[in-house]
Amino acid sequence: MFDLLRAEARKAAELIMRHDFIRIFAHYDVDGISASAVLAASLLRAGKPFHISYVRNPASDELEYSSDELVIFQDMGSGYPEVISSINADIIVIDHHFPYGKATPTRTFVHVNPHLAGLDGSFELSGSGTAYFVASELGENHDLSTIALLGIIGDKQQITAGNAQIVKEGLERGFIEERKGLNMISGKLKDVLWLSTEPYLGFNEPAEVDEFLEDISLSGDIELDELDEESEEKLANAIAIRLLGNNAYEGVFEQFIGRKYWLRHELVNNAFMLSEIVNACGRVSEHSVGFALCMRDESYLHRAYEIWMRFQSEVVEEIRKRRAEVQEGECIRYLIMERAPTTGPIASALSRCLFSDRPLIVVNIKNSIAKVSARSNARIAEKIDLAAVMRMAAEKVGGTGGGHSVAAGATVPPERVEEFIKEVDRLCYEFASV
Ligand SMILES: [Mn+2]
Repeated sequence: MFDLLRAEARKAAELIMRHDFIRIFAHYDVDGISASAVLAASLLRAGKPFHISYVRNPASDELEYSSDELVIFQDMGSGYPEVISSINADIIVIDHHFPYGKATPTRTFVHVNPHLAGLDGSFELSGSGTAYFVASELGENHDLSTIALLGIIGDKQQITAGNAQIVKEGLERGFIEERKGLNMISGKLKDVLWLSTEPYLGFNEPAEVDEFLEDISLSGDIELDELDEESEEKLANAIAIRLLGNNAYEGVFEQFIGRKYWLRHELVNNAFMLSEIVNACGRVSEHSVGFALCMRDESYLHRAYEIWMRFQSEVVEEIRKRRAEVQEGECIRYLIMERAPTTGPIASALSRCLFSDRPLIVVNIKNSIAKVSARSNARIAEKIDLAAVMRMAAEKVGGTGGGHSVAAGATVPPERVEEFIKEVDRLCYEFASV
């Protein structure tokens, strides 16, 4: 099943071994950071020096390299044939995004991408997972399955196909353990309940958390990861009831109840928590701290945790504040923000855990453009395709839009936001009444 992928990964490993210095450009999110750590750890073991830079957009960011080096793109590159064509050096792209266009590389070019090997890179193999396949050809690197898992979780992929193979290798060799229980962030119960965004529990003040815990006779100072089975079940039931009362989408439950991955030898054992911490580091441009954590450098643990705490507190505060600003259309709900720090996490938390019965459209007006995140769920997507709605409504007001049926986006001129929202509402109504 992975023959084609392994063959291309082998070519990449061979090209790496022919070079003395490797120049890595990786995407700045958790998948890109963990992908770069998987490759870096295996390069260190193979005795190959390297330099890593984190990049938002390879087409506009400055890429420094010299032509006798090997240039590697990670978790990006497949969609930038013009960048690949313009580089005068040997190149490897290790990516899982859908490949667009055709590159005309000037030197040797190896392209490792699940889409080119019969796998669907959007949910069957992440950027970090693709890097793991290359690492496997460079040497005995099964312990890196744990780091590859961080990108799989961060990119919201499924444990299937290529990803499942990586988890299987980690489980078999004892690096990963599957545990029963709540798959949420780690910490004291009072902090977990207050700070959680997956799922978002809708507490408006800490006193509500205390009351919630009192009702089920659990102390807020116990660590979630240290709860006994009976207490964890009690907590899971109480959370489920709260979510139901909040009108959460039913698909939310399977995501956090049931099983979690435990990383035996990492600095943070809870895989979801470690993924969240590395994600926060990427979001606030502290990539090297996230990278150091993936490289098991304990001296960065405290700083990484602080970065996560600050980031998570801000996101939760933003969700809490914005919740009251959500407005009702005919067929949608919408939220118009100005200069909000993020859009996607707010849109996801609100639409999944509080407003799951209609599409939610979140607009963020910043630097004279309006960025739109539209969210719904599989139940709504049976009738309404948000990707089509975003594309059609954006085109009508001189913008662009697209994406997936349950998670789409658009960019529109700020002065036409009102008109755009009206059009989105009209289109959703039209879709829903077919
Ligand atoms: Mn990715």
